[in-house]
Amino acid sequence: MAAPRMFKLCLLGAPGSGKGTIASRIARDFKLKHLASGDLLRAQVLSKTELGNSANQFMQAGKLVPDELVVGLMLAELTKVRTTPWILDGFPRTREQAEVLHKEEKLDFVVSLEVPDDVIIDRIKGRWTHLPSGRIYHTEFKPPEVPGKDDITGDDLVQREDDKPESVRKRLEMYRAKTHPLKEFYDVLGILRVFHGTESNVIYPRVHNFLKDLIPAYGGPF
Ligand code: G5P
Ligand code: MG
Repeated sequence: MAAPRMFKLCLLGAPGSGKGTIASRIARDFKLKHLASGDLLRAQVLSKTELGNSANQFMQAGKLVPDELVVGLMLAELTKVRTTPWILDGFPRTREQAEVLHKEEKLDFVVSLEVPDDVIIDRIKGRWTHLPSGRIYHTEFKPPEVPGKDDITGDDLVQREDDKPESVRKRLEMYRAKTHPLKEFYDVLGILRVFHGTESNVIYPRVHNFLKDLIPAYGGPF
């Protein structure tokens, strides 16, 4: 019998639509490696690498980081996980990124989260992040055990620079212009599945059901 193929999933969605929340649940439940481009970029910024220094100005302004920087970073990460099934969160984000990725890796499925903008703007105000790990909290939806502190390390939590309302609005515009059209790219390939909703706790069980039926065909949960 042929060895099961590696499962390769991607999550599309506007800033604040719950990609990080839902991708980490998928990663936990189906044992996929969670690769979030924003978290990887923020780690580069924290470490003050050349890439991080170049990316920082774009991120703070709520703009997309240039394709060549992000593609280089993400393809390098993907070479580290050749034997592990994975889920991408936040990458690809432009047609150019999707085309390069498609040449290198064939995605099995793309899950798109559709959450109304007013819900997103409201929820981002309450987000707190542990920058080194990418763990996310929310004052009401997912409060940390100790206010202002990461559950695992006890480090201080911070509000992301790009979570200021002006920056969030720019990121939403950028999403509509550059990333939303990727739905068509993946729809044409026949691998797109869209989930609408306003609450991650309602959307996730539907995503879970969908994947639970799909993943056994690939030999998982892994
Ligand atoms: P990121 O880091 O990829 P965004 O803008 O795509 O950032 P973001 O903001 O990380 O996306 P998310 O992951 O979709 O949002 O959402 P989340 O963090 O899970 O949820 C948002 C908040 O709501 C959290 O506090 C969560 O707890 C809470 N929440 C979740 N569900 C619910 C709910 O049901 N109810 C309530 N009340 N709360 C909830 O990218 C950052 C920057 O990096 C660069 C860009 O500059 C980008 O702006 N970048 C790239 N640039 C170019 N190309 C790429 N591929 C790039 N990737 C990143
Ligand atoms: Mg995120």
